[in-house]
Amino acid sequence: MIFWVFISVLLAFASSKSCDAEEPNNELCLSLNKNLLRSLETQDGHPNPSVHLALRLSNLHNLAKEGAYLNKLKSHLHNILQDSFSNNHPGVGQVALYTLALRSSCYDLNTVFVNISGKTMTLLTHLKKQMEQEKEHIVVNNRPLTNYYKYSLGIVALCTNGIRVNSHVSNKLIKAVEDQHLTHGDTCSVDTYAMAGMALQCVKDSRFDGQNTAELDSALRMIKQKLLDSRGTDNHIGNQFSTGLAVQALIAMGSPNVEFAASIKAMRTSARNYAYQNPMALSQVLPALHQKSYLKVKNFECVDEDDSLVLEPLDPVEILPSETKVAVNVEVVSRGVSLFYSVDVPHGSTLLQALELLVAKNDDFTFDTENTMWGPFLSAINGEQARQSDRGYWQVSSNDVLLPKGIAEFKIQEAQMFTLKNIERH
Ligand code: B12
Repeated sequence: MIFWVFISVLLAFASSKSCDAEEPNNELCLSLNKNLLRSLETQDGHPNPSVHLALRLSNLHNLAKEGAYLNKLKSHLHNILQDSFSNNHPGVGQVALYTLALRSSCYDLNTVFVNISGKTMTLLTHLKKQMEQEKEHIVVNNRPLTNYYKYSLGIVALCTNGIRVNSHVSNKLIKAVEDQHLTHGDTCSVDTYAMAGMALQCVKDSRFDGQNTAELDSALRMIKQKLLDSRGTDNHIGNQFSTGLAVQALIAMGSPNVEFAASIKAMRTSARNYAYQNPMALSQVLPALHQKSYLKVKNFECVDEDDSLVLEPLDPVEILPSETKVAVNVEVVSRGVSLFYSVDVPHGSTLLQALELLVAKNDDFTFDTENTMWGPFLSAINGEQARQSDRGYWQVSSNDVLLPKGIAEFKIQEAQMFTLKNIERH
């Protein structure tokens, strides 16, 4: 909470100048860059490879802090790999993100070994094998073990590390693009199209033999069109959280500046309105504001880097809970049955705080969360689980509109009804 207040104070002082190629180090960028760096100190729990990657893609650096964080990532990698070995938590996404983060610091990935059932192999070989498993799952079940976002991230990670991506693996992504299988819940996922665009562009740029160039080009054209068609009247592509990845993809695909300049401006406006207080959100937006994509790490040499980014100490600001109460109604829907609950909460509470108050007030309401890089993911209600690794999930909406943020970030400003629906898939 205090961290977010810091950010708000910093952003309030940020200028309204643009963050474009001519002036990449202007005050807004600088302020966002510092916020992300500060998040390394204030975050609790596991290190976040996405944050490291974004810091490495920035123009300004604090090499000591980045180096210390790299060490933290390296030591935590062991736990991630343990997770990825256990069958009930396929970890291709996390392993891929770690691989990208380590590459962004020019860490030699051929020196990282993993041992699986007595066999030793490099981390990259392990990731390549995981991608083969994902591909086999698509062949049999028409969907990856995880999701197409992680599948694409896996391709980006292998490809930016100079590893040849098997054409069967990239062809499955091409096919998914053609069949419009890149979804978030039931709706089209701009974030996933963006990641798929970066993945296929990287494959195209690496010019290994065996790639079906015509199909690759056609999928890239489709992705680009999808992204451009997803630009709304406010110039965000999808929503304000997918715009960073969408702009990164357009940059990677060689789009002219005119095709994404308005979206960069839209993100700057959102940043000034404190939309990117979650370090995970900021980590996907900042590279785009610097007009760089994840594919840039492929050619990183990590020499003669800037080392001028310093953090000034900030006075913590304490926020007292509001005296005003608002009524919150919660409908829990599972297998066609609805249960209703209500509780009064201080104005400005998060949905997570409201659910905690509901548990304290109501004997027959319980819930559970899982920690993720985006924050707490609602994983169980009244003992019914729908975890990240499951096919289904607890969908959160209000008045038939999906919440754009997680339960720990969404703030309740007026009396409101929430629907928590168990979306089951088989
Ligand atoms: C795939 C995905 C999902 C899947 C995840 C499970 C699966 N089997 O694939 C499903 C459909 C369940 C999902 C649900 C939601 N999602 Co979602 N999701 C994504 C997506 C496209 C990719 C995530 C991923 O695989 N990352 C890669 C790997 C390396 O990371 P990971 O740690 O393994 O990823 C896990 C977490 O990201 C977590 N997760 C996914 N979504 C969300 C959302 C929140 C708020 C939290 C805390 C965690 C979380 O599940 C992932 C899979 O294990 C991202 C896009 C993005 N830009 O990141 C959106 C994204 C993270 N989701 C988003 C949202 C809003 C939601 C929902 C809140 C929607 C809703 N109103 O119900 C719910 C979460 C509700 C809850 N129960 O808490 C937003 C978050 C914005 C924000 N500022 O918080 C994003 C950025 C999409 C967007 N552009 O709007 N999501």
